[in-house]
Amino acid sequence: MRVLESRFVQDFINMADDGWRLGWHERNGGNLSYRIKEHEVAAIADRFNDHAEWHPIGASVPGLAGEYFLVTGTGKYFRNIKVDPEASLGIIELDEKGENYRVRWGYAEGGLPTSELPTHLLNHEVKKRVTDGKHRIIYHAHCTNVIALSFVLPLTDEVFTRELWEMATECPVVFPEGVGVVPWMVPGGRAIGVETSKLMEKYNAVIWAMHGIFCSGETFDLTFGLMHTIEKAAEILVKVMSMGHRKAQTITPQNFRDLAEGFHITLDERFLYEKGEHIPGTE
Ligand code: 2HA
Ligand code: ZN
Repeated sequence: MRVLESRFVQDFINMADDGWRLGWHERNGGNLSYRIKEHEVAAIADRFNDHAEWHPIGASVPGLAGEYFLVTGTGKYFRNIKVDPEASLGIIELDEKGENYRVRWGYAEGGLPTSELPTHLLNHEVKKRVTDGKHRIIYHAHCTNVIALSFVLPLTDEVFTRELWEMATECPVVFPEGVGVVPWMVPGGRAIGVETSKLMEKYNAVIWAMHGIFCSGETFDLTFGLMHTIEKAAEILVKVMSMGHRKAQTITPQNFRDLAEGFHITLDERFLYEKGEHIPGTE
């Protein structure tokens, strides 16, 4: 089977193109990875390059030993993924220790996986463990409104979660566990990956201050939908704050408790604080 004819490759390309068209991927901004299912690997294995050299991942992910991933390439533009997928994307295989990878397909003009590979794989390792293997997608985008908020809101999980929840009734239903926030850090290495993956133990979305977001999910639709919902809520908040930042009314802590009952979700009381002088999450 041709790699580009696989359903997961088509879904990956369509999701990347949706993100591009929403304006989340200027230049080479953002990256996407998918942990490929065994039967999907088997169906395309005859197309794989057998002579690729091994490269260090830059992090140790023993929980992903032997796994295959479809990953956007470093320096590649999301805009070009649909136009030239074989040059923009590649399939990598991890070794039996989860310390090295080799390129089995793609990056046709020479290339390597995204500079954020350590964060992607550290997140995949956590998510594979905490979801019993269900989560397969890690998506990083430079969503404009989320980035804008990271300049004006206190950088705590509590404040970001609560402010986003308040912007749309669906938000606590879509991400009842909340969102995590990583303060500004140098991107592209193990350190930011470790901080992000710690938060991925309990959240499916982690904001990188002044940079973007990482989302994790089971399917392309769920992962993209989560990113889209968060960015939409952030856009509403930016508009509300731009209108003088005086809310005449809002969704209250008690409204959230009622919503949780109606939708059978659990919302941590940590996010349902009374607003005042004290900034939650800073104690
Ligand atoms: O791929 O988004 O964080 C470019 C980036 C790095
Ligand atoms: Zn980025």
